[in-house]
Amino acid sequence: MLLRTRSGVEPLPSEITPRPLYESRRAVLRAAAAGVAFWSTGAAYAAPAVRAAADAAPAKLQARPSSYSTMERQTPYKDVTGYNNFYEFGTDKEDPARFSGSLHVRPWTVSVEGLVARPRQFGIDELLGLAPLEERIYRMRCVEGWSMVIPWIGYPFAELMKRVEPTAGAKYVEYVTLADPAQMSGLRSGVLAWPYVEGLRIDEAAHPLTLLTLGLYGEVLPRQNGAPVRMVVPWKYGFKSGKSLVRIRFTDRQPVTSWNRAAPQEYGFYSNVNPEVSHPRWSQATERRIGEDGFLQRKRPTLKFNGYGEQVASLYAGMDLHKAF
Ligand SMILES: Nc1nc2c(c(=O)[nH]1)N[C@H]1C(S)=C(S)[C@@H](COP(=O)(O)O)O[C@H]1N2
Ligand SMILES: [Mo]
Repeated sequence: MLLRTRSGVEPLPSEITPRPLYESRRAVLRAAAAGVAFWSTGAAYAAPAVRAAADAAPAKLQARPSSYSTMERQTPYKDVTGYNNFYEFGTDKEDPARFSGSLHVRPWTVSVEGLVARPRQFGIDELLGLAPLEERIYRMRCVEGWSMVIPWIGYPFAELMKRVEPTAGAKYVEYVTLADPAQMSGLRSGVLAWPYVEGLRIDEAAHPLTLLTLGLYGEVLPRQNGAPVRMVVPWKYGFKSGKSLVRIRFTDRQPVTSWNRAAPQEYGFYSNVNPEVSHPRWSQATERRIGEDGFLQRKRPTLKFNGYGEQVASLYAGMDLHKAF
């Protein structure tokens, strides 16, 4: 059993990542001087107040614990926010943290379109308040062979689906990242066809593990992690977890996704984590847990569906996962 409830369990002091400087007294005073609440209190969950000190410090998010969280040791904050794939800002792991400061995350609108009874746009504050925020500590596995454990904050994507009411004909959902060359230096590179597009079958999208994600480590999403809103699909390789979403479209056709389009023989539409199905150029049987690297660090075995098989295997009953990789 890989999922256990966190209720009543506190992290060991050794597991708590030191908070960076953003909680400094100066930041609080700056926010207070600007007349905005630095910390939303009272409600079980609350949208952060808009900060006048434009994005100087991340806003806190309150979230309730979730029984879907793993109790594994969390990857240090500095690795979660310093070792990223977000090709819109460059292909080196350090590029997103270095270059994503140019991304304007407010105002932000996500357009929900296609085969839904109620197509509409959602502003970011509305998304923050749409449903109770949960902390979901998920294992994440990149197709490149590394993994992390990240305390995300969000709510099931199904909550958004309820608001727009997909029609009977909706079989897939496609989600699209912002592609603005003025804000994203990596778009100069032709490494992918922009915008970055990913997608899920509708039952995958509606699965309770699929998280519409607005924060991590108790605060709003840092830009390098896909601010202000992204998808997180923990049983699939990380590239299915599209960042900085601007458009969500329900459709009757399997979406043409960026990595599948770029290299169809290497990256399938499903991309479920599967140690039994090798990438054409490397095995997927083991992984390196970021933050644990060291001389004596053993590789960890990769688990089918990233360890979430008990929850998701039934979605693929009868399918040949070597063909539908
Ligand atoms: N728009 C966009 N989303 C993206 C990517 C990207 O390059 N662009 N990279 C993906 C990959 S390969 C991974 S492993 C995860 C990494 O998420 P993280 O940096 O928050 O850990 O984001 C995914 N989402
Ligand atoms: Mo990845």
